[in-house]
Amino acid sequence: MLIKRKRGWELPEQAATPEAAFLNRRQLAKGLAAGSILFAGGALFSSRAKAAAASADPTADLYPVKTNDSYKIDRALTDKKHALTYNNYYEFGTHKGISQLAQKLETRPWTVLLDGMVEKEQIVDVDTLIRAMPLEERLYRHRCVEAWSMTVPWSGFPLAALVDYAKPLSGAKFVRMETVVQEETMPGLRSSWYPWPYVEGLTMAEATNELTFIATGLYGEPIAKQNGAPLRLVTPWKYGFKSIKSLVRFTFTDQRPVGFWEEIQGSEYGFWANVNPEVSHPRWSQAYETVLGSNERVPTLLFNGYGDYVADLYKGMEGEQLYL
Ligand SMILES: Nc1nc2c(c(=O)[nH]1)N[C@H]1C(S)=C(S)[C@@H](COP(=O)(O)O)O[C@H]1N2
Ligand SMILES: [Mo]
Repeated sequence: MLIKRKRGWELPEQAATPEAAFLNRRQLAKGLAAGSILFAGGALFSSRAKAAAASADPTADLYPVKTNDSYKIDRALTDKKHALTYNNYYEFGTHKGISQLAQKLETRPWTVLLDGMVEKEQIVDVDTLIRAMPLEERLYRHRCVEAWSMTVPWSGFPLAALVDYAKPLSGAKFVRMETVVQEETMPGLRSSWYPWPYVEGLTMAEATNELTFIATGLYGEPIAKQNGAPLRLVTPWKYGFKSIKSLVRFTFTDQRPVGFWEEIQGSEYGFWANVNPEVSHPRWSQAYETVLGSNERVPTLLFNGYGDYVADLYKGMEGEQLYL
């Protein structure tokens, strides 16, 4: 018999409400129920299947990569099994238990389009790109707008290196990023009320900040599909919805991109989305976060603790909604 036990990080509804709750609460309730069943399945996801997936990855030989020790962390690393089975990836469903379903994602062949305001548009094979980039491992915190957090070792490269590779024109002010659209593998795309594809954007200053990272690996292996294989943005000072998965396109532009969540509900999920415990989400407080895989609730920090790296980016922008 399957006995449903509440895990510590499964928050009571009033403590945190998933991003899309306002859309359809009934659908959400169904999703959560399904998620808890799938979660059990996800934990059983066999190591053999994982090994097979890893050996199929043409970049697997690159891992583990050398850790960059400048990015110190004062928290315990999240258990790999939690980071790989408690996910947000709406293309596969609106609940957290999509890790098995996401194995259908076809990550090879995979090309990345670099276009817009660039010297010359390029289409790059992802393996060529990954091998051309300076790979390193960084331990970063991740704070979801739903008030849960994790601390994980990403492998990858600074987005700044990809910006150099793309050779943007001087007039480019933003990078717009797009997730793959795979109708055959992504059941969530059938929910046509969502503004697919998932899009996110950064200013050029944010994109080239040293913290801004493109993850190609996680826990010393190629990044798992559910975590956004083969390329996934990581901006640790912003709420997690900015960290767009499975990237196929980087467009340099002088127009501020409208993100997936901003388009759905701009009053709740803005362009900037910087973490700030003092600015509540319209429907819940952001003061604390529950640490994934534990019962711990810890205070949330301004810029998720990364103010030394990024606070200067927002000087003189007090009129902007920087924290939503
Ligand atoms: N394409 C895409 N990227 C996405 C999402 C998504 O639904 N689709 N969810 C975002 C949200 S809300 C979070 S918190 C993180 C979750 O990443 P994880 O599953 O690796 O923890 O991915 C972000 N990137
Ligand atoms: Mo999130």
